[in-house]
Amino acid sequence: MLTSLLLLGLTRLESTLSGTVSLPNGRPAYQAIVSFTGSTRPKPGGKAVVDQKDRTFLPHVSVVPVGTRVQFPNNDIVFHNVFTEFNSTKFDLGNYPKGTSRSQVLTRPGLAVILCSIHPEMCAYVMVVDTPFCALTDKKGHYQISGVPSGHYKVTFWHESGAKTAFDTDIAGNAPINIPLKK
Ligand SMILES: [Cu+2]
Repeated sequence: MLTSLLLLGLTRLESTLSGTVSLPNGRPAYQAIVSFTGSTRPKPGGKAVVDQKDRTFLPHVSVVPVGTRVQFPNNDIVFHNVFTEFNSTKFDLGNYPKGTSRSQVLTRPGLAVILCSIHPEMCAYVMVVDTPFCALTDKKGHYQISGVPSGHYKVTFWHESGAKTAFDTDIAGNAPINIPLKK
């Protein structure tokens, strides 16, 4: 039993990738987006939620694979709207009241800046990536992504301050990947 489990692990050669992302000023990058895009495509039918409460989108930053349906429930006492310009595809979910929800499937990779036409202070970022291997960093700038098969990947990091970087790498093990972000 143990032998077969070990063999299974060896044949699949999946890595757990982790590391720390730091901003150009040396501080940890909180809510930076990390993604590894290789030959594995995301499974269709993913779901995510960007809530609306206290005139704020929550979470402020999220990352989803292409094909994900994002729900935008209104859990506030006022009407909200959701609109964006998304890789030349505009969508506008209209104005809707407390206790209702609207959703949108995000089908193209890229950054969707989510806005509300009623409250100009409301803003959220949804990064759409063409890979299942993506994560957000925590307050220490740390990320972890498990189950990544060996292979060649394009690695991208993005932070709402505008700091970002991208490079290619071969993954074949659990070595940490620590990235300083450049402006
Ligand atoms: Cu609003």
